[in-house]
Amino acid sequence: MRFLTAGESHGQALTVIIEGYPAGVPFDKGLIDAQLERRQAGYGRGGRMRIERDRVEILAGIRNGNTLGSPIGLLIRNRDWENWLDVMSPVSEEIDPKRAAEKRVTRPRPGHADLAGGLKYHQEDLRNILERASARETAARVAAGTAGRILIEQLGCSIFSHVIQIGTARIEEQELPDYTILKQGAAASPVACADQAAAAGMMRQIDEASAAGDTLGGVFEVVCLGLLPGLGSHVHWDRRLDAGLAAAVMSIPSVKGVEIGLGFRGAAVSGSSYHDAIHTGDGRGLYRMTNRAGGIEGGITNGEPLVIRGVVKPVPTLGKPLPSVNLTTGENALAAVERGDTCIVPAAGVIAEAMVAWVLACAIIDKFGGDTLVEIRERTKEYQDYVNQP
Ligand code: EPS
Repeated sequence: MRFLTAGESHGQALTVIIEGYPAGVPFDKGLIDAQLERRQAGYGRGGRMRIERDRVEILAGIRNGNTLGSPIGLLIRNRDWENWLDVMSPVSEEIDPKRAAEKRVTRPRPGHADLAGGLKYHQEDLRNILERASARETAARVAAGTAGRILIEQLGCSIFSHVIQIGTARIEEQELPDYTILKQGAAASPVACADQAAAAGMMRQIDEASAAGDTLGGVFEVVCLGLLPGLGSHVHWDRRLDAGLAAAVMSIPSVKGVEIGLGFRGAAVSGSSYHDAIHTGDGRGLYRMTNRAGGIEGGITNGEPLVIRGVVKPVPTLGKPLPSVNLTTGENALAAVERGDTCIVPAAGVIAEAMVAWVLACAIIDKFGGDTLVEIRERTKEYQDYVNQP
């Protein structure tokens, strides 16, 4: 299974083509719209989110509420397009040269793709880079990832995210948290954080950063419950599921680090305190009392909750810009100031849910094959019976 996206931030629309998705999956546009809406929310978002109200249009691959097995085509229109047509149109006659010149970007923002992309693609107007490097593209990823989510939910899995840290405000951690409380608390919080004291600190820091023309990063966590053991493989580097998940989460703009289970926190722990002892008895089959591995051992799911975190750097578009260079004049200058977000950590969690769900759906199809949901269900049931046997 694979997907591709196309679309510029202030272009007409974002488009997605999903290929290899099984037939017979109940597919409800409302499920994608709900995820798109979550991605747009979160305390710290900027002015653009007041313009957009992301909704998906299904162009192909679904008939009468069910997937056909043919490519799925999705479209998300940019409402802001009407304000940018004379700058962004693919048709030369529609471009207003004066406005296009006003919107030209020549002072790269440190931390954005502006400079590196401009050099790579020989672009003097860095808008030709930032339009696609913009995190606007993640709306398309959420749409594609929700297709993965729909499939894994059909097989009994559930997935959610919550925010661990923004700036220096951080939740109090428990070794084995109650995921129902975390999920509900995150859903009710403007910063997707179940710890109310920490959430208040996060919002205060976002307000302070915003007032100072600055931005903030943080850490989110994605949890997937209900996974069968046996997804992924130990046999090759590119079949290890932890590697695929890390790549998918790292591919989200601004994510600079990924950890599974204890992750970097495991450095200070001895082996006997790190690894999750294996138990049996009481008719429960094989089970663990701890989950420091985060649900993956040897690149394979072990049946425990999958727990993966990402650290997000502060958004590079600053109201109070850093020193840069005007590439047209060659003189020192402050970086370009564009409208932007102060903090996108809660949104990054939603995007990561979509990417993780996609990778897990691919791993399920790799293991169980199947052109149809019925086949996948039969094969997972057969395998589950084998796993559960005493
Ligand atoms: C972004 C800049 C802002 C963000 C955008 C990412 O957009 P604009 O330049 O239109 O104000 O809001 O994110 C989105 C549009 C989105 O949908 O997430 C950037 O430069 O990366």
